[in-house]
Amino acid sequence: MSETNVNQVQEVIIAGMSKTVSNYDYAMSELEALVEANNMHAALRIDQGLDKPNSATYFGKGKVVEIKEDAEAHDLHIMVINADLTPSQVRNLEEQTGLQIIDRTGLILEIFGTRARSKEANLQVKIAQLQYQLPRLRTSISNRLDQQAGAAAGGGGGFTNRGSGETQLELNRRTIQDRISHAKHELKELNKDEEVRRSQRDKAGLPNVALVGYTNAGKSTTMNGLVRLFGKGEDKQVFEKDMLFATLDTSIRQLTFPDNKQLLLSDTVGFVSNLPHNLINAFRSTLAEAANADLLIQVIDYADPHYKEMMATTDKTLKEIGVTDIPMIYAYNKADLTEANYPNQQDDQLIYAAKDEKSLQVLTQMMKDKVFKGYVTTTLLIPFSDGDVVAYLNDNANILKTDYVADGTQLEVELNSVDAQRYEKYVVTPA
Ligand SMILES: Nc1nc2c(ncn2[C@@H]2O[C@H](COP(=O)(O)OP(=O)(O)OP(=O)(O)O)[C@@H](O)[C@H]2O)c(=O)[nH]1
Ligand SMILES: [Mg+2]
Repeated sequence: MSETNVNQVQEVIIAGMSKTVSNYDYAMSELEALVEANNMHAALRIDQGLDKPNSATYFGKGKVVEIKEDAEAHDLHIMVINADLTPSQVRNLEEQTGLQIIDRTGLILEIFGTRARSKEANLQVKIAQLQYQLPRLRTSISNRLDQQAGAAAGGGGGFTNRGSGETQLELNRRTIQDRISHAKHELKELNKDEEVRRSQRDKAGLPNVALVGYTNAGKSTTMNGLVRLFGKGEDKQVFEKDMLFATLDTSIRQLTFPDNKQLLLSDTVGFVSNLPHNLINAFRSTLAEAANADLLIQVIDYADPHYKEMMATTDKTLKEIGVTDIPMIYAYNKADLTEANYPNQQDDQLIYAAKDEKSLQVLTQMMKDKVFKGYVTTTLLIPFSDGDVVAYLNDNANILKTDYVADGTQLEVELNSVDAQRYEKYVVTPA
């Protein structure tokens, strides 16, 4: 890799306070993955066992000196901390260590900034970044995010020249506040269209199923597998990749099964522990798809030794965005990388592999059992003069039996509640 390569991986220190979080080692391994997702590499890890962070510098006095020495010895210039620091802690630490400090929220915002592709995602990230920046105007990290927010506003993703401190944008509070309200306004306009589309979808009466879960669990891969089987063509594939936060936008696809039953499946942003609050707020509209779903499929990376922590993170995040009481299927993915047999279903749980067709068929049956519960099987007698109704049902319902009798077409058919009501007048009352 050449010196001038803008994608060069930046060597950094990761640091944390071991007694302030439960499951510290897991938290640090998650931080390491986040660091890598941000095109950095954790060259050195520093831990401190204080009961409580120092209010001025986060780490204790002696530790700060040690950090400075270690950083110089290893020629490292950035430290990523497994916590959210106050703006003054960041400032003090930067002054006393000479390092550039990135806290957990700052790190996640940087990753989201490089991942955002759509206009909506760009605006959402930009709002969260500006809100984060507001109380931190004088620290160097704010300049990093300034540049990012500027890049996001221009529609270009990503940032380069990390830490070179070239363009020092002199934004004052007012300007940032103006930018936030401007971005919020733009987002609201975009969301209006989305709301119209959502209400149209709701009117169509199709059940909504949402894929949720920790980032990189295989939600998009599961979606693509199902779309390949029951969707309308390969062009509808969504982006899947082995990286954190590959998906930031919600995609919705219609699935049509051989029995003509249909549902809408949505794929959305993945979760990670302690997703920054302003990010959750900014992504609320994107996450609305999950909040309005009739069924959630929680996709879990069963091959990851930390999958239980990841499930806890997902549950906690869902609660935070107000998603409670929606039935859930637990889909333990990537079984091909484990010793487990698959597909293996037990009640609402499935061990599977997203690229295995047999697995996807079982998952489909589980979804169908849940969302098509309200269907009734009934016998209709449709006069020949209402041939269009027969045509509609042939296309949109599961017809179990067709008989041509003297008065018309007699169908034994499975109907959803909307159609059952609509065609009530044709129902043949059992003798
Ligand atoms: N071996 C194996 N790999 C899988 C399976 N499912 C997904 N993957 C891989 O896991 C990685 C992440 O998959 P995605 O579908 O992008 O994950 P995601 O949950 O959508 O991730 P985000 O959008 O980042 O939240 C990709 O490299 C997939 O190829 C599986 O069943 N087996
Ligand atoms: Mg995805």
